[in-house]
Amino acid sequence: MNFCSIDDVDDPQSWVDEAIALKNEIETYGPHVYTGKSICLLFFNPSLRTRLSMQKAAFNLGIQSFIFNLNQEGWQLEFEDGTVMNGYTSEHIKEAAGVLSSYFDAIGVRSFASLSNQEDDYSEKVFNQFVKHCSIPVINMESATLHPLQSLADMITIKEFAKVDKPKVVLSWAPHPKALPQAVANSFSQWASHMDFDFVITHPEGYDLHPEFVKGATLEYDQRKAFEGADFIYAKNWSSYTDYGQVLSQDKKWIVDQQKMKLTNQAKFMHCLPVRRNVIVTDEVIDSDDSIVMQQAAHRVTSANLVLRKLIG
Ligand code: AN0
Ligand code: CP
Repeated sequence: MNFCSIDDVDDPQSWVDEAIALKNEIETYGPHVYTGKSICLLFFNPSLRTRLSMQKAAFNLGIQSFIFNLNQEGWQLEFEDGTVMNGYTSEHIKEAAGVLSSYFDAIGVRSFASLSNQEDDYSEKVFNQFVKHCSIPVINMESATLHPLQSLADMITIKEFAKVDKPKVVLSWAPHPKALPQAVANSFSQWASHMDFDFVITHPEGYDLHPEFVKGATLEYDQRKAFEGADFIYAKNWSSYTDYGQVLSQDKKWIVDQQKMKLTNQAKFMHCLPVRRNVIVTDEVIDSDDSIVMQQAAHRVTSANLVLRKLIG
């Protein structure tokens, strides 16, 4: 079994409940004794939460974790078949994946979108080669198009804070100076569509996500209208999918501020972090009592616990 996307999850709503139960169990009984199992956490990109929540979850379950920052510390990997490797790549993914599979019981991989080649990114060229060539379970720690560990944590957080059975959940694009992947937004949309939410996405024109990920969502180009009556505001920037990887707008009007939050049903504010203050969201909102970004980040451990237990128990 792998954890690449929501397609690996039989019943997303029951995973949310199981994750909360497991968190409570660990809080009550403490971490598990060492199981003799181990996991490699392989990063092509920076991370605070993913890296440390996975290590903490491994600790909770008695699993030893090994960090590998491949870009800084490893050999440059080759992903093409049949290449004459006389350039700058030193090791083929086939050998690397085979070796890692012989050392560990599972592997987590973080490989962001290039944002320069849509076809490579949306076919998950890098991540899928790990899936193909590893003989152990592979966990998505944010691939080119998806970030399911984040989304599971987001669903757990919404479940914890929802005051009504069918909350209105709004994913709002927000400005950012640099081009960011669509992965968090794609993945959040997929998971949100599997929950009992009134799910609305708002973004400027030109920022439509890949249609496959937004089935079941309502699109509202008017951000203020989208915010009306919302129970949760989930802010995130992403670069354009259609004009691939481009920053089409840095319109400051899309920032999440207190004025817009007043249109909501005293909505909780969410963001996956890291967040640029006073660009994505004002200090006033992120520092308010309605901001649950800390609880959301804490649930990265809750979601990682469950995924590790499901995959290597
Ligand atoms: C990354 C992104 O937007 O995909 C990681 C978020 C978890 N964010 C940044 O690079 C700022
Ligand atoms: N939210 C998230 O995945 O954060 P990191 O990039 O710090 O892991």
